Amino acid sequence: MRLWEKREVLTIMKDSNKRVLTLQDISCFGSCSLTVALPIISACGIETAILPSAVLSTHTGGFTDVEVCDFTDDIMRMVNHWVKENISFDCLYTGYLGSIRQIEYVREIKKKVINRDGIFILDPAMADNGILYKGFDEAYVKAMAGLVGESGVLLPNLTEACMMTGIEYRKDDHDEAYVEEILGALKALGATNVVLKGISFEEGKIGIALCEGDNVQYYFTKRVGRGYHGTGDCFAASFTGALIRGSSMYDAGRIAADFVVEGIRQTLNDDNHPYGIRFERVLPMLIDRLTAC
Ligand code: PXL
Repeated sequence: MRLWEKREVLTIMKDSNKRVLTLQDISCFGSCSLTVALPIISACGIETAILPSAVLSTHTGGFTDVEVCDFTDDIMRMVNHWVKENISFDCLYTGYLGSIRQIEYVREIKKKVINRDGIFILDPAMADNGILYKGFDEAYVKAMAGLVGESGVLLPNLTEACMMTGIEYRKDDHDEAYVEEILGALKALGATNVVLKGISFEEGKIGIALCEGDNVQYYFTKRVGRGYHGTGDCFAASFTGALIRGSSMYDAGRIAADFVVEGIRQTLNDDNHPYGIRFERVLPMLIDRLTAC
């Protein structure tokens, strides 16, 4: 059963009619979540429907007194309307969610509007650099860990993976044994395929571990600049677009990593854009990469 599920990921057909539903917040300003997911997945040539988990004036990193409209009570009304209209999707990709109740709704959404052979891409989007984002707590981490078994591909960064598995977070100085211990623990939570982000085996390089079943591959890029908010969202969106368009998991991971690195390069030394990356400038490169495959 599990093996078959793993294979499913590898055999996503090239089919431009595929439709993605992405559930995450709209941070009206800040270059993250839905304001990057929608343009990026669309640029990959994939129809993208959105379900906002909340609307915030900005993201919660580096801004104060953020205004929030929580959509928890509205989500299932939207979904139930789609059921009535016979609307369904080939992929559910979730990012930043507003509450534990929303994590529970994800299971319901999957059952109600995701096609039987559809795929669920889960980005836990709750922590980075060893700390939880504002507003989340241990109970939220536990609830997110409980959702891992539902995913077809899990996209955690190292912090999120450590928090969900209880393994100590190491800022740097990683090695294969450490990474594979984490991947094993994520599998014990029920993960089938994992792209673990933010690992480093040597100074000046940063990368991802791609785990498909028992097969682990690594991909590293030059470490450029500092960390920016929303890079995980840009990674997840370009990964989703590439995978649904028909790339292998490994190729989708490489395309997404290169996209983010180039986005950071385009933002470095730009004092007017400290809150996120200028991904817009790199969309043509992403499209070129995908049309070349
Ligand atoms: O990029 C992740 C993210 C998404 N949405 C909101 C956030 C963050 C990270 O801080 O605050 C609202």
